[in-house]
Amino acid sequence: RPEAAKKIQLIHAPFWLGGGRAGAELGPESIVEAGMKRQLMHMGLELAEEIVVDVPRLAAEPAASGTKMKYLAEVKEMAGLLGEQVHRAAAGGRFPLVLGGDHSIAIGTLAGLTGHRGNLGLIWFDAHGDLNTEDTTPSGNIHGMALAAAIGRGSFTLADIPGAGPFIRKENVVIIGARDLDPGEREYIRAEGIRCFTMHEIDRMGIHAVMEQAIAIAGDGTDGVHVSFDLDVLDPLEACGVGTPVPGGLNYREAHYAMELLAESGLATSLELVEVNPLLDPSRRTSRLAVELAASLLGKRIL
Ligand code: 4U7
Ligand code: MN
Ligand code: MN
Ligand code: MN
Repeated sequence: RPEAAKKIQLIHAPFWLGGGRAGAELGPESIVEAGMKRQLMHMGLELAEEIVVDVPRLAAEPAASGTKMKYLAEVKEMAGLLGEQVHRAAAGGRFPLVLGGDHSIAIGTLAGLTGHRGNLGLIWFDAHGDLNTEDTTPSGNIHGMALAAAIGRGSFTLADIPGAGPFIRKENVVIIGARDLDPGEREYIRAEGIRCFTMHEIDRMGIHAVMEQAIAIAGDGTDGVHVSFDLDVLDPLEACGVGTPVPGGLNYREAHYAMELLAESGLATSLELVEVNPLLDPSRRTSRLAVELAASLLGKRIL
């Protein structure tokens, strides 16, 4: 085990306006109800006092603000508030474990993390690329633009969030599990050489080889690695409680094995679990999965 037992800082980001589908704001509570704290304590991990970020919760219609980006003002406010808490946790030596919320919360998480670490690597588990901009978005939903914002692509980026550090370098970004890319995203990935292991590559190479490469890319010269985990990377048969399900995703063991390899690497310095929408999953299976995957990433072993 490369790293000493860390103190975990749970941070709730109960925000849905970036996805435009109510219910994602219930994700953090649902994940905690599914046993997150019990699980981590059972593993002998120390928990700091849980933080619930007071994100904007209700909004009128998206303001006609001359932008295609829905709820931009609310996303900015959320990201500033979340970033502050994440920064404080990281600077205090705690491991930020952020519970979303739709994937736009990554803009806040990364604002805080980059404020603390100048050269962060990023592993983005997702059925989608989240690389749209105001100009390429088919929906206007900012959760589909979160990775773009993190690397400085488009008119709305990390630089718009007070306290954010430098953009994440494209060379240290890896997307894993993609299977629904929009035309503008595809073009950008090709043109910029973004490392994107689609489901096709996972079928071909296997999740083991994919993760070995991903760990090498995200860890190359970086001073930390953030794992941004969109539960829709899983097959909807495993995780139906997500806002934008796409068939043909990771199965249960592939997802766990990926987390287990990250644990072995000792590389991950923060984790977020996003897009859990309990309204779409009365069984709460998706929330339980989120707990189990966090446990695997934090070092839970079978034997
Ligand atoms: B998620 C989409 F068009 N690409 O931009 C868009 F398909 O955080 C979906 O990955 C984005 O869940 C999904 O609206 C965002 C769409
Ligand atoms: Mn996403
Ligand atoms: Mn997604
Ligand atoms: Mn789509």
